[in-house]
Amino acid sequence: RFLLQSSAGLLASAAAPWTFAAPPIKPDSKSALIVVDVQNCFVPGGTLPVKGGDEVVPVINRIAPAFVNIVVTQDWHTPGHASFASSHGGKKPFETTVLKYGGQVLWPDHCVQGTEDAALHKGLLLPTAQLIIRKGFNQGVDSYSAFEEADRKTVTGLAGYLKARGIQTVYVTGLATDFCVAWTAMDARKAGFNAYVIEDATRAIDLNGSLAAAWKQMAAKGVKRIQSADIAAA
Ligand code: VGL
Ligand code: ZN
Repeated sequence: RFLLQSSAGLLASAAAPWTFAAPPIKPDSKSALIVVDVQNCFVPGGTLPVKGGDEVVPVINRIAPAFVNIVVTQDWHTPGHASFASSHGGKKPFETTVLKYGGQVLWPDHCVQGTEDAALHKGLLLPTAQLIIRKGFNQGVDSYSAFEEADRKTVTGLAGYLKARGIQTVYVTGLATDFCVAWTAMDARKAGFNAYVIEDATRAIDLNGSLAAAWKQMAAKGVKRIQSADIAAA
């Protein structure tokens, strides 16, 4: 009878209107922060500007000290790259075409190797970042993902690098949410990592509903959506 009463009391208190915040995430040596394509090309003033793209910089700078492992990526195209509309007669930016490996969105010329446009944003403060992965440097193949090129065959080596260092979980930030961030996070899952996207540390291109579609595809692949406030301060 006493037990019954006390469990009824527990039920009553469970129904009380208090909520409990999820405990903050403390990244450890098995976690890596991936900072995707925070480059001049993708911020206002660049060749493929993402709305509010520069706003991710202070957010990334604030959480970076909590991470022991930081990987940066850089979109790094050849002049005349196959992902550029200008390489396809009669095509305009944001139209699509079909390349050997499948459908491809055509972009304005952007992030050409060695140009100031392709440089990392000067406001990024990542002195402890250990690796920069450059991608999209094969003339005929695009690479949104930091793990695998768009032919879905050519790998960048990032999965091997992370595994060799005992990393199990990646936290993806940067530009753009619906392209390089989403593909990187989904390929991280495919390679066997836990993957989080820190939403307020990303901004999207949102082309024909691509942002909503990307969140849906990421959720289906087990990518978790969090906010920078969910990461414990260093
Ligand atoms: C990206 C389009 C073309 C990205 C790169 O970083 O999301 N998007 N190249
Ligand atoms: Zn690109």
